[in-house]
Amino acid sequence: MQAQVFKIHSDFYYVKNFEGESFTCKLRDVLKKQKIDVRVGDFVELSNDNQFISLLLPRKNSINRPKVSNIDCALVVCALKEPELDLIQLNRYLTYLKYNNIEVAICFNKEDLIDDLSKKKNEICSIYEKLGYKLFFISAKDKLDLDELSKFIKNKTIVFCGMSGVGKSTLLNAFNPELELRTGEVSQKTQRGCHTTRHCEIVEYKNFKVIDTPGFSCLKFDFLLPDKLIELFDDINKYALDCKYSDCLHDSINDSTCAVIQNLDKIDKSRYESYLLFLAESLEYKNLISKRSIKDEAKNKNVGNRVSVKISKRKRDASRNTSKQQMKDWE
Ligand SMILES: Nc1nc2c(ncn2[C@@H]2O[C@H](COP(=O)(O)OP(=O)(O)O)[C@@H](O)[C@H]2O)c(=O)[nH]1
Ligand SMILES: [Mg+2]
Ligand SMILES: [Zn+2]
Repeated sequence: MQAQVFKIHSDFYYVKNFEGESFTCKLRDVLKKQKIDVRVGDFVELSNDNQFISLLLPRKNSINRPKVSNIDCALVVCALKEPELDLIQLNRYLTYLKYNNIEVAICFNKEDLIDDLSKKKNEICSIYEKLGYKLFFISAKDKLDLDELSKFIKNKTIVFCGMSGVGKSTLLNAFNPELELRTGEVSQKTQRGCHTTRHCEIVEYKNFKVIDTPGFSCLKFDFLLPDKLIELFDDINKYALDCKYSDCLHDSINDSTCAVIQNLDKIDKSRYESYLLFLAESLEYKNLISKRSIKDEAKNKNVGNRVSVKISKRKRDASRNTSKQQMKDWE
């Protein structure tokens, strides 16, 4: 029988079949030995007695932070005010989800607090609609403009991303008034919201499923190399592709020979700031792995021919440092 994993707690997997029957299972030893990493959202095959997961079925997609699979769509929720709109945090989610090829829609909440809403909408659309995102402007509290969003998430398994206080629980309540999740309450003792999620879990609503997860709060790009990062910023990369330096990070503001810097007036400021911030995180990672690979190289010296392939020189244009050096040599 096939089922979906709804929750994982220590060694126990809480699964539901397509008829909606729940079972608590363990992993078959063979899967454990093969280090098969079964995640919330995974579709699995159960043993005949429904006590074990015997097979992991192919995934549509899967992400690592949080570890969840088979997401139809991520809904990034932001507040337009209270807390102030944080575009860098928004870009952080968008970049991470793009890296994972997850479809994304952005929900700007608390429109009731904005005086000149159409101006605000134009500002936001000029950045994010251009990037191809579906945008929703709503008020979860006043239940304004929810219809389109409600249609959009129908029959989907979605994951909510968004900082605490932006209105995620309020939005779920607006769609499901009978549920009344607790919102906005912060316990004096722990300084955490009362409904703080500590484990990943799929929660079923009337006509959609939400993967409830604590996992998006401390996202850093400490797993990605700079040349991959720039590819996740379409609006910057289109200029970066014309940059004449093969190893340019496009981060030297005063360097008018970099194609990105030449076109900075056409790039949204907060997008470029976000790129610089994530780049710093990505460079930390690059340093870390280059230290590791020096160690590995020392270890692998005896392995023979295979290593020489790895360190063979790539054919490419003169690097930026080389050309800077050449310029210095002329002076
Ligand atoms: N003015 C206004 N306040 C909202 C809206 N949505 C949520 N809030 C308030 O924002 C606070 C945080 O909401 P909550 O749903 O707990 O945020 P969460 O941490 O993202 O789940 C609560 O006091 C809500 O009443 C909205 O559309 N307009
Ligand atoms: Mg909440
Ligand atoms: Zn450049």
